[in-house]
Amino acid sequence: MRILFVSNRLPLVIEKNGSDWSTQRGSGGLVTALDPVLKRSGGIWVGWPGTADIEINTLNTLLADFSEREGYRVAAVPLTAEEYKHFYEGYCNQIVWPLFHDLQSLCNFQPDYWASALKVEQKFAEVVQRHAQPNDLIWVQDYQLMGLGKALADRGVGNKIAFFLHIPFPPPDIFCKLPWRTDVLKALLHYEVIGLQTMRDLRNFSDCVNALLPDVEQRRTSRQSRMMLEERCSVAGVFPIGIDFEEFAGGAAEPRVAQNAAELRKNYPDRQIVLGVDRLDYTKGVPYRLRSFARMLERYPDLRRKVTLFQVVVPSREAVPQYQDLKAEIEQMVAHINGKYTEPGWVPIHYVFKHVDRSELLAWYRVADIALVTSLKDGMNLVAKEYCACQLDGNGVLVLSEFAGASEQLGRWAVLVNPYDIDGVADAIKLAALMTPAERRSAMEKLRTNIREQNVYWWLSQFLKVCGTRVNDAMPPPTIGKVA
Ligand code: ADQ
Repeated sequence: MRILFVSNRLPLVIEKNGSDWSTQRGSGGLVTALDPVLKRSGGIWVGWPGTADIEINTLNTLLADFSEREGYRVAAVPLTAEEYKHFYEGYCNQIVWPLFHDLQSLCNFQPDYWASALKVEQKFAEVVQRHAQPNDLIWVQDYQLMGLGKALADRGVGNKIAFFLHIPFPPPDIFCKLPWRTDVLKALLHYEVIGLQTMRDLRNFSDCVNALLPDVEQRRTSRQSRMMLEERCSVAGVFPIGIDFEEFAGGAAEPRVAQNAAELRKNYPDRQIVLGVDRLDYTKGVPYRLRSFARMLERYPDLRRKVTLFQVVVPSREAVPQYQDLKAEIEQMVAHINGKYTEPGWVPIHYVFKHVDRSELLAWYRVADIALVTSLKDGMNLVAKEYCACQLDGNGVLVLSEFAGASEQLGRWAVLVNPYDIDGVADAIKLAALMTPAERRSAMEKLRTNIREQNVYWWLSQFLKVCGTRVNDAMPPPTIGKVA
């Protein structure tokens, strides 16, 4: 079975240097995981190319070159600048994103955004239909395209169509705020398989279906719910996404990264490095984290000079006003805390706002004594997993939000926190800083074993099994066993 993979963005970045255009492969666990499946099955990836400013013939040539180089086809869904603004910046990032992260007060329920989402779904459906062959599995990714399954069914596309939601699914009292709640829920039930990250998300989804679509008959187990409506049947299930553990651990062991890490360590002698790495996003809870860090310095003066917070923020969605405000808020807070606590030879917070390159990121993961992952809500949070994979010496401590999806898998061996509890997080940082090497190693070994076993290939194989597709021979099998 060939896979026709659909996501909002294609797995590539288009760049312009002078008058020349070029493409680069996108990065991230999803691209790495799907790459071998697509290559082996002669698959195809459909999505928006990431720019509206390119002439169609140039785009087609670029995509053809990319396909040849990568070994699988890509097909573009061109969106106008206005569609991008209303659909992606509006419907996706000012409605669904905040609502699904329980932040309904940040939503802007503009009716035009919904109209645009329906239009864009039709555009995606048209391109998918054009490229789908009868036996393809059509696999749609994430919250931007929840309605695509229905748009395809309406056009008579009879393929098996599956969906995976990377972000959380909210409980009924929050989901019901969505003006188009019944349409969205009904549309989702056009997918035969609906993948969710955690049991919490499955419970919420199932409760929303119960509340809003009482005619749907549900048969539930802890990790799956079979939902029947009229002639259709959907299976909603829990499939926590993983990372390519070996790639991160191997990358962290590379000489360049090791040298980078050693240099960083030299700059912070006798000091614990506390690391935060986040996309610029209000769901990641950076202002709360900074407040907690300051509170820790205030309550436990003995720890001053002994810890330094290194906070990396990766630029993201800067066209959305809330993201600009967030950036300004973080910068003010960092300046304020540093102004208050800096002493000769010690600055409490080092703040970086940029795309750090991969080897630098891995060096930080490798060298950090404590990672702070304190999202207010998160589908999974891959940073938590990447940090542990890069902890080759096993000395690090993971401080993890109980509202990140990763807490369902990793919570037993992390220091779990409520990110809204400023005193609680301050105490957790202190607890982590004072943990003995034996305690640290024991917890980190269990974290790494779990992340290594339930890696991105395991995720893929679990999902495809429910879709009735065999995992491709070309894929590395899930690795089971003790972490070296
Ligand atoms: P995101 O919200 O983007 O993903 P996350 O899971 O934390 O969040 O992944 C961030 C990714 O960005 C990581 O893979 C990380 O390596 C990368 N990254 C972070 N800092 C970087 C930097 N400075 N430079 C370069 N790369 C950097 C959504 C959901 C999550 C869910 C994922 C996957 O919101 O909850 O875990 O999808 O399903």
